[in-house]
Amino acid sequence: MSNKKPVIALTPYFNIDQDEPYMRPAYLKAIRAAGGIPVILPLDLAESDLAQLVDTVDGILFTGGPDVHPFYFGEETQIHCGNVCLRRDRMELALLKLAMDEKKPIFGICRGVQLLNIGLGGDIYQDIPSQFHEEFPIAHTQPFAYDIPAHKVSVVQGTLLDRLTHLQATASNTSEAVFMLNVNSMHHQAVRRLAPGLIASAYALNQLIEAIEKPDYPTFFLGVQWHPEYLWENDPAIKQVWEAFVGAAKGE
Ligand SMILES: [Mn+2]
Repeated sequence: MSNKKPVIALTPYFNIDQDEPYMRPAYLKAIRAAGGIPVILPLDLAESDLAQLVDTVDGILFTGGPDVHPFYFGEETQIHCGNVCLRRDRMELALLKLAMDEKKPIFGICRGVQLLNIGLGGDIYQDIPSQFHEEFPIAHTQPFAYDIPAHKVSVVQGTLLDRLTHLQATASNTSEAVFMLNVNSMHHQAVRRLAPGLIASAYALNQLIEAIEKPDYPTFFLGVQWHPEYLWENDPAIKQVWEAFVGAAKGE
């Protein structure tokens, strides 16, 4: 096996007002710590150029960011939908197809999990507070720092996420039938109808989907609604997810 580190391509954040791409360092740090080399992708590439880039990298991380335009999942814009970045929508939906054609390991975070589901034909709640009614509204937009978990998710047994996280935490969870992860939460949208071929692998306690995966995907395909780039340093189960993604990119 090659000693080369796997290269992980990240989709860029984009400041619409200033017309500037940017990146949150926590993603880069998490990839480096898991043994990968992060590179930030440009927007506005011709699809053939994007295909060439996809060919040269070992894994793709779909990062957080603004709302995906509702037309991409066949809806009008709901009154509480947030701002969108059409340049990211176009680039990321094209990137998803190319990455899947090449069977590249794929990891989606926050906007990323929504993008994966929309790209494969599912849809989302455009705004949880106004569309998802519950007795005890969980704070999916947490009032404190990103490295502090805000709510729990139950992990579905037998899933990739379960295999990755459960072993790491058995010491403190041996008696629990359902394994829980403590996660942070910075989203006002969420996966609603799953795309064909996808399954939910974690739920918030109010049954909102918090993680998805594609069981028939040959390498690695996982999307999480929380922000693991702020949690891995204190949670070995979350760290294991990063290492599995980067490991898959290395061909392990
Ligand atoms: Mn949440």
